[in-house]
Amino acid sequence: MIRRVDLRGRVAAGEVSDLQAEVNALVPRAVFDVEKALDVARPICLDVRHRGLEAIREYGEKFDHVRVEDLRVSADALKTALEELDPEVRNAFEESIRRVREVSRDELTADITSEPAPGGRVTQRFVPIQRVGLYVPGGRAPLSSSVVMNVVPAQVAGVASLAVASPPQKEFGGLPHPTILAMCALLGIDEVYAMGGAQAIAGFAYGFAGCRKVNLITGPGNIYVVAAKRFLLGEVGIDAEAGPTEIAILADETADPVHVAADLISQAEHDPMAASVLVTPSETLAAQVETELPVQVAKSRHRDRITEALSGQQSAVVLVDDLDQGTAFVDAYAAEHLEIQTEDAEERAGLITNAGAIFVGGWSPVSLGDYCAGSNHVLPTAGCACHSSGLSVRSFLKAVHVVNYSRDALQQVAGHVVALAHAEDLPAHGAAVSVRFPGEQ
Ligand code: HSO
Ligand code: ZN
Repeated sequence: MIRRVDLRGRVAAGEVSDLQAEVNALVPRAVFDVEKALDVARPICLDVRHRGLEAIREYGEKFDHVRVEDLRVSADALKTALEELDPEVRNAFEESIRRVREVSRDELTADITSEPAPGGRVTQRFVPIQRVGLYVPGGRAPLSSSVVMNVVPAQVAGVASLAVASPPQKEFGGLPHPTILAMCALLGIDEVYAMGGAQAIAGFAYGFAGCRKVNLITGPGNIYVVAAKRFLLGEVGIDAEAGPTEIAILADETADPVHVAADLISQAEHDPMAASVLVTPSETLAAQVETELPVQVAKSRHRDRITEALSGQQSAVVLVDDLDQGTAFVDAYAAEHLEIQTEDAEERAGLITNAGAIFVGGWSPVSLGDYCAGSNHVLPTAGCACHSSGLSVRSFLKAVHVVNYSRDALQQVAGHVVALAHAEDLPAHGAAVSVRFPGEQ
């Protein structure tokens, strides 16, 4: 069901970049060809730019098989969805919101003022982005938890105008999935559009009749959503690209194989292209997990896509010489989610620099983070964790440098500015300073 990669006695941790290439060759991610999807997404985006609302309606009809006249979801529909939400789910979401909100609030920082020279002040002022479009996919699973993960940090950051888009569902009369609507209502979002795919991203980026252009688009989506975001970058800001979900687990013989197998399966449940990777120096654990996987998969509801994900090239049980080699491996792999289930889990987590989120010990499974840890589940995939972070309050803030120098402070540094300007053959830059101090050199 899952292939084995035996690295024992083979890989010496080398240069970081070499190790990354080696790891990516040994356990390559599933092919997620955004360039190819751009061939489809680009003309859709351009069409939406030119024809606006009518183009969005037509693509909805073509891809979601339902024509929606009024894309904006009515206040009544939002209210009804919340009233009809299962009370148990509502309770769970209230707790999820509370935890994400608390973590987000703790992230808020006051403005920072530095004085690199007497009388010369630079303040970093954190200001919220004004208008944000949040995308919530509706495909394989209606990810209402993604509403929470997008909306809560944006609200805590102070974003004044928030709009949500999610694909229209034929079975719900062209509205987005009711749990997604309920979650929007619960969070006080009243601007929701029944639109999906590349056309939704373009609709947000360019604006259309009834919807003002946004400044930033966040949230996961399918490959066409990713391609549209890539195409529209610059026209709007975007968050990190989100590809198929991944879980890497670094474990030793103290880990429980039943738990490890369940965690590998949990993320494989998302997508046949999801990656589940176990890295361990324990031959015993590896064998136990390999035995356990088919037993649990057979009992799972989405066994077809789980089996496809686990048996793909992107999933593996990797045997290493020791935990240090394993740590180097998972750090180079830069997983979206990394679990560390070792005796020294907390210390070992401190050695990791590349992961979207790290889950420490046997009692912090990824599913907890998906819903109720308080952490965010919109995280960098495909190795992007080596340069990007998951969604957080910071994603919705801009840092504006405010420069405020006194006459004396400028005079003191004037010679340096002039020298640098001349070194770059930009003397007018120097003159803009020296003109303020006539008679001085
Ligand atoms: N594991 C997904 C998020 C999610 N899981 C939503 C369940 N619902 C990507 O981090
Ligand atoms: Zn998940």
